[in-house]
Amino acid sequence: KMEMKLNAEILNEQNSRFIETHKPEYHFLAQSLEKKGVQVNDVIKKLQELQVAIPSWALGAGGTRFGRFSYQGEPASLENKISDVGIIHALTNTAGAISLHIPWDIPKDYNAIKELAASLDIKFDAVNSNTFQDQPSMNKSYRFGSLCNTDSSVREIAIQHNLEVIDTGKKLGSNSLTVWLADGSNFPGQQNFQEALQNTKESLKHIYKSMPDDWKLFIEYKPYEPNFYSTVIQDWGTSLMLAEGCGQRAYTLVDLGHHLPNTNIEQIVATLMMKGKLGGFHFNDSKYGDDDLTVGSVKPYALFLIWNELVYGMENNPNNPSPAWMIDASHNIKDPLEDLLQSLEAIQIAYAQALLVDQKGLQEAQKQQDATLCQEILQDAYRTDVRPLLREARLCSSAAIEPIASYRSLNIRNQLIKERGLHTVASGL
Ligand code: AOS
Ligand code: ZN
Ligand code: ZN
Ligand code: ZN
Repeated sequence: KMEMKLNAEILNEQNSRFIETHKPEYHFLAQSLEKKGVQVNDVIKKLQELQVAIPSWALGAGGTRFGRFSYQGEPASLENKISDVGIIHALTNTAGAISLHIPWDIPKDYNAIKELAASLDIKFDAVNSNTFQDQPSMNKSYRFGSLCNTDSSVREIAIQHNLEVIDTGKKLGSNSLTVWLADGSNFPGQQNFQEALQNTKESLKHIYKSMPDDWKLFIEYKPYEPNFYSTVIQDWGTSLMLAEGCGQRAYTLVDLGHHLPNTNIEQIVATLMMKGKLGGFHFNDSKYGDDDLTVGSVKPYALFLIWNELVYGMENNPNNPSPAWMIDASHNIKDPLEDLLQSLEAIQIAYAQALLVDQKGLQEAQKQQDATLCQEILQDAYRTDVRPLLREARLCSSAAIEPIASYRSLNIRNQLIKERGLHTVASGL
């Protein structure tokens, strides 16, 4: 049984090691920001409020098509996964939700799962359907696509699966469904583009109409992989078109890794928010493709520019609901929990920097067509070391001033190994 409880006493003791360094750093930064007109308390409050869902599949080590190196003490059950998120949330106060993948995470005992999550202050975010792997119960295959398939009986299986995912989500208190499709083709001529898109649209409409009235549908796009010639929902425009075809509660989901190199993602964010259609957001980082690396590890300035548009949209587009934030990263070599702590830190840093942007000054400089000043304003915010703000936000939420240092000094991974064993295999990927 899981005994790893991170209570206030343990975290207080941890924080006592860092508080003397933290306090003067925070006060110095807070003072200089106040002088510039920043309401520091507002920034702290916003940082405390931001909650980012952890996907169940990021808690074990991911793999590549060449192999997978498991990580010691990995979660072997849904209970284990939820308690891992509990650890991250206790340390950061930023991970108050988990995103499940069905059928990898079907609960056996719904009440027990709900109680466990509630005891750790964790909500159930969007549920994810899986029509990219055949299931043992199927007598047909997704080899040539799911919602797009030319065979209507395969489409029907995929639709029914999505309805089952909605049912599972309903029982857990989730209120959104994320659909990511592997559908596409590997060779020119293999697929009729129009027919595939038309079938996908009809299938999504069916799923959308079957959702409860208060549910949202998030439609994820991706230009390639696992299909390498074409993907049915290849870009934000296709996703938006499908979302508009479904109805008001269907939205586009942006995953940072799902763009061709150098795509201007911040502009996509701005466009979608203007239309009120940015529903979900998957954070990760990449150098080449859908690399799913730690958030902020490769292109932190791009992340800041994206957050700048997110903050602008949240302040200026009341028609856009607050996006469902999730980290969609998983990799082979780091301790998955340390990796997620780093990702959360990167998200919060970029968010805090974006909150510091002098929006009025920027608008004025834009009006004056002063490109130099526009850049100065953005980079002044970006070049601020905002980490003391994050530490203060965590301290005020009774979380850890230094999450990774505390995770290490509390020997959490070793405790997990003791409880779960060295050679566990996470369910799912
Ligand atoms: C796949 O590339 C997408 O990013 C999905 O959002 C997600 O990673 C997948 O559903 C998990 O296997
Ligand atoms: Zn994703
Ligand atoms: Zn992806
Ligand atoms: Zn990805």
